Amino acid sequence: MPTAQVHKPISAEVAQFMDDVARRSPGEPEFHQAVQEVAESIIPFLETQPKYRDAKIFERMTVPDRVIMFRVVWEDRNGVPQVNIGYRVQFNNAIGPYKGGFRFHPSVTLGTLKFLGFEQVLKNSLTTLPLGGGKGGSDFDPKGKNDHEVMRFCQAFMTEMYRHIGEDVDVPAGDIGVGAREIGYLFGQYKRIVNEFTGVLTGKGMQYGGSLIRPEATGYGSVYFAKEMLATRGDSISGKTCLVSGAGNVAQYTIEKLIELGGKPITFSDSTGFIHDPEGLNKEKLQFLINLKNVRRVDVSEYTKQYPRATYYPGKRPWIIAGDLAFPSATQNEISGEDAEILVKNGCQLVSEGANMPTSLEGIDVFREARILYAPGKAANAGGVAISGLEMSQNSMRLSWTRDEVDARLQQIMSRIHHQCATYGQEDGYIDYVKGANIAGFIKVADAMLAYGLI
Ligand code: NDP
Ligand code: 2IT
Repeated sequence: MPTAQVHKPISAEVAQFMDDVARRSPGEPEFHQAVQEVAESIIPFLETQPKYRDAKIFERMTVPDRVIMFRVVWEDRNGVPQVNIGYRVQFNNAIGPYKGGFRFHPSVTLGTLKFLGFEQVLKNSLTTLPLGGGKGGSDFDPKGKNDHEVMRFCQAFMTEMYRHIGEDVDVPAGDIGVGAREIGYLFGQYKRIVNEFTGVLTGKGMQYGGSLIRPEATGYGSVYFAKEMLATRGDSISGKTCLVSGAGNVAQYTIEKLIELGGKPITFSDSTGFIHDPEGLNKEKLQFLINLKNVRRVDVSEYTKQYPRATYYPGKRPWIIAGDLAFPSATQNEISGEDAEILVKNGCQLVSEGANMPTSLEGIDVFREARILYAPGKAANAGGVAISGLEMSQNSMRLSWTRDEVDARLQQIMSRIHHQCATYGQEDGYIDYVKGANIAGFIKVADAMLAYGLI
């Protein structure tokens, strides 16, 4: 299997632009990667749009409005003080309050959160809702901690974070390592300090201001987006073999929706390896997996004890298995150029990114070259933040919509995002969803920034 070429900037202008980005943000390779993917769509587009180019809108969009960094000190179960770093990158609030999740994972650095915040600005613009972009988190690792330790960390983190956020300022949510449990502790501490019950976080429990369908929204949305893409080729999910990576929030609800629509999910993964279940998952198997990851909090290898016909591949990712559709839903850079080549060679027709930036620049080149249906995360996984936006609306109106109502809105939003990508991404009968998502997301933010003058 030949290794994919190393990705090079598509033009001297892009190379120059990336040199400037690298100079301003040394040691942040994930941020550079996210910006380069967008620059390759936007810089050629700016040739036809001098109003944006002359006002240096894109240059401005690659520098966050501000970055907040702080120390978080908490006490573990043995009474030993532990020190972590807390962050909030308030990237751009041109079209609405900063909005984006918190990630708690030992790999988190400022560069990780800048890449995620930058992507979030364009993603939130695509949702059609008035949401700016931000991201935050910590290098805290919830794995192996008991509930008390997680609570103490969340309270210490919010004790500094509270002063930087607010329902009209910046509205965080979950991401890797931040689920319902963490949001509960964070919201409780915010409410205690500020003495206000407001929609300052999304992904809240249903008893205290959450929205129906928010837990499901990212995974469901990624499958709805795949449905829209397949429809452009007169095809559907039904009967398709599906490769899913991850085993967390996004992967679980991706699998659920695939099963519901007649797809056959045959893989899932975590940081230890992946499971291949050639018979496909059903509702009962999915329930077992959810219990494994959310309640017992153990590795996916345990699945084979219950379902011995499945195989566990330690330290590997699912892309070596043949499948029709791929739903990367774990983390960034989980599909290399080589993985992408294997997927295409094995007949994969579609990739819908539930995760943020799961595909390397080399991998994207391979998918484009093969002209498969390829949706970048900022389009395919925007359903999560979109329903967060609807959670904010419901909180402001002090009412809750029904499950069917929110699900219908989610489907409509994913369809609108697809339409925007198709409008700006058409190229000789092929929809380049990367280009479409980048340009459509950019225009709305850029027009707002132009309106504000030089700020
Ligand atoms: P969870 O924490 O619920 O699950 C993350 C999953 O990915 C786990 O299975 C985890 O394995 C695995 N994983 C995490 N880091 C790595 C790594 N470095 N290498 C291999 N596997 C890893 O997070 P979510 O499901 O919420 O998030 C998954 C992806 O989706 C992320 O890219 C996130 O940014 C993106 N996303 C999430 C949204 C949301 O609403 N939650 C919205 C839009 C995008 P393990 O169990 O071993 O830790
Ligand atoms: O990456 C993402 O879009 C999220 N983690 C969800 C953000 C949100 O505010 O719901």
